[in-house]
Amino acid sequence: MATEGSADPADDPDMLVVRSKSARRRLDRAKALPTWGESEQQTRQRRTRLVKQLALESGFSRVGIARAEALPDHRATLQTWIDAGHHGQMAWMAKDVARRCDPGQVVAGAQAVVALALDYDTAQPHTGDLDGSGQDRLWVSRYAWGDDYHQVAAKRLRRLEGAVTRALQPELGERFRGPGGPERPFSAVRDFRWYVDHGPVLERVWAQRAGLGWQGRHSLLVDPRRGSYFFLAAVVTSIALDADEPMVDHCGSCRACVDACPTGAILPERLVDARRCIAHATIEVEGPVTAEIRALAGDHLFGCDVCQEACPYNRFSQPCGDPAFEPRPGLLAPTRAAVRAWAEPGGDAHLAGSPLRRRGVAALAELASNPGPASAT
Ligand code: B12
Ligand code: SF4
Ligand code: SF4
Repeated sequence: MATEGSADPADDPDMLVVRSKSARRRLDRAKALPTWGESEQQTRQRRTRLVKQLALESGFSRVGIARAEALPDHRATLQTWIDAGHHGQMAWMAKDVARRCDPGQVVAGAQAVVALALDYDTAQPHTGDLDGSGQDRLWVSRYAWGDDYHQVAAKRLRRLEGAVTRALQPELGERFRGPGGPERPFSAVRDFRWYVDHGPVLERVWAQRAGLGWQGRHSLLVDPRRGSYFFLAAVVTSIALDADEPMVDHCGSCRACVDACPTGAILPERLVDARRCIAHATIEVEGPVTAEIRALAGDHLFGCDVCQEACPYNRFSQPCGDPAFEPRPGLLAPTRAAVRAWAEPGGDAHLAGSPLRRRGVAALAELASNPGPASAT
């Protein structure tokens, strides 16, 4: 079963106990201790419990595990998507297709993929609820109101990597053997490689296989009890772990996200044509803002939540209570004038460590010069 954590790691009494490094090391080791005469299956079960527990203690909301195996069907689908140009300006998506669909090419002797979810929803209103304010406001996607999730997740992944290494290295030591390989010391860099967006890993596919949710028609992962406002990360590991049951599809006959998408970017087969997606236009496209991008973006300054807001499962979404994702001042629904001022000297201090930095304040200010609201089709 995929495993769930408390919303705030600071609420977890274990987290308070393990503040000192030596205490943390002792605790991790105690959790990992093999029992005498343990069978191979018991060892796998114990390590699975340990990795899941450490993932939750490291600040992730949920964790599940999938068996690492090549994904030939996905490779064909991904290649067709790229050949059709659906990846838009993300040239990096066209590289490494074979690796992206085969964890064995990412970690030699990969046994398992640990899928991690990190909730980011807050109690703030949705984009649609802000509509009609008549204040010439722009929309920043809810995932981008707080700290950059790449940095937040990377910090927690490093914490997890350290905890797993401390717990398992004494046990694995020199006796660790990747399948078919020689005995060698366990090394987190080689045997426990983590990714959040930046690597050749299909994070949603692994998360679905690990039981964290299913890919909705909008292609995002949806948890039936919480909706889709969570990030994903993945660890490819050569440690043998027990796999969870994959999540089944719960879309049924619903097509709300497809009907709501303002640009018709959602394709059949749960794929998205990035060239028509507002998120691609406002986050990924580099260089000056073209008329086409302006028209696509409409009142969206950075990212787009329309398909997620239409999803009935997001009615179950709860504020995650993680201060990292609370809106920074001025990011909830900034006026066009405020955004233009970000490009003035010293005007972007509040954007340090924010995902919006990725786009650059000049491009954001240029987009804010769009007289909008524009037709987004
Ligand atoms: C490239 C990318 C984008 C692109 C393209 C989006 C897309 N749908 O592909 C753009 C810039 C548009 C984008 C936008 C957004 N993104 Co994005 N993005 C990614 C990234 C880096 C790769 C996704 C990818 O591999 N796309 C390629 C397509 C082809 O893959 P796919 O849709 O998963 O399809 C596979 C399967 O569905 C399957 N499949 C589909 N049909 C069929 C049929 C058959 C027969 C078979 C066998 C298989 C199959 O095969 C495909 C290939 O394997 C991931 C991180 C990662 N490394 O995974 C984040 C990620 C998906 N994005 C994320 C987010 C949050 C967003 C936005 C919500 C941000 C925003 N608010 O603006 C939007 C949502 C737009 C949308 N509806 O997708 C999160 C999603 C979290 C979640 N709960 O699902 C991720 C996981 C980042 C993260 N680490 O948290 N994104
Ligand atoms: S993010 Fe916006 S533009 Fe992209 S698929 Fe969803 S609704 Fe359509
Ligand atoms: S809106 Fe409907 S079709 Fe789209 S992901 Fe949610 S349940 Fe599935």
